[in-house]
Amino acid sequence: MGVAPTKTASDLRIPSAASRTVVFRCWSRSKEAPSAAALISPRRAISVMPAKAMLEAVRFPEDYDGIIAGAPAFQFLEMIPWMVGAHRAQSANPLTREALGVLDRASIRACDDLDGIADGVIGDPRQCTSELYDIDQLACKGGQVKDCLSPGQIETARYVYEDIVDSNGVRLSPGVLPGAEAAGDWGFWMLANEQFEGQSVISGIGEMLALLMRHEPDFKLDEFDPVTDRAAIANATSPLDVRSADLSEFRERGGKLLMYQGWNDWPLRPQRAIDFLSKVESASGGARQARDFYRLFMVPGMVHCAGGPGAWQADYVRPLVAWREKDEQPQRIIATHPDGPPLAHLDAEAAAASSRRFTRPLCVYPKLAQYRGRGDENDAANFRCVEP
Ligand SMILES: [Ca+2]
Repeated sequence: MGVAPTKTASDLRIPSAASRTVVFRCWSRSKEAPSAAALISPRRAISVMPAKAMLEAVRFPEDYDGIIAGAPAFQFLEMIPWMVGAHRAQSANPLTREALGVLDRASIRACDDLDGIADGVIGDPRQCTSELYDIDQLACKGGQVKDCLSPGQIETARYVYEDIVDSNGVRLSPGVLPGAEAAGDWGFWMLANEQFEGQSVISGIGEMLALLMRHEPDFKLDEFDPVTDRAAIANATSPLDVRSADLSEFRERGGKLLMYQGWNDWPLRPQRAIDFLSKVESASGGARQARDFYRLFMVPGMVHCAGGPGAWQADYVRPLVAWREKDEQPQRIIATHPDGPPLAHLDAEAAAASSRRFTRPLCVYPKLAQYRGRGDENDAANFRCVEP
């Protein structure tokens, strides 16, 4: 999604010479992040908007030899209705900054240790089930007004966390995974936002849908049912969506695609990055064959594109170029959690006070980083990538 506080000018540099390798990266929110442009020779092009990465790979496989897709928004037919529903839930029973802090502390209490190390990051938040992290337990009791949620707030949180399933049991939208609730995304999308004249970003998504549907005079946003009316907007979102996982042309030309996705992304569902990998594997003859040209790196504790309690700063460009040009297959990419002020944490002072620099390996999915049991817990060298 193209919504973030800042982007660097270098992100937008597009060399005029014939292009071969492209980086569709997330918006950079940090001056410390490696500049992709600095690593790209004039013979290669660089662009932004990760959603385009997937459209390029599928629809225009001859354009580029290497592609990085960072947190690509490529399922608008799913995302837009879900956000319309989220806006309605939030309007009825708003989650406040304080409520997001309650959720953040509770999810970490329940699930931080599951990965074997108490570092404020939930390694694989799919393991943080509602049995372990029961938001009903957060209800205010007996006149309590602090560090708890109202029944309505619990309903709104439930909308965000839970899958949306249709009457046939088909999962229409996976829920947002637990963790990092105060780290930026939840607040940026759900709370009143100065950048949008006091409106929330999710309210703007509804307005965007109304604009997309202007060719249908009978379309009324207020009457749109996010669960049953999805087919009605499919034509409007289809130019933005990636419907096929057939990357055979891209693959046959020697193309390499590196995708990364934060586990604590709020607007996008990390589960869908994994689902897409499965489809690519099916279309390519198996997981081993797919890994020859397509690799997914999940980022624990990263919110949308950048930021969060995890180690999220990483150079994806060098590994991609080495993969494409020297056939060096990326196995693990070292990521850093920078010391200092957080990007968009709702409690920036407390987050800064407890901040420390640490590194972790990002692993080729489905492998996970696991602490070796000895050595500095802040050093990626003491973690290995293991099968779950
Ligand atoms: Ca942990």
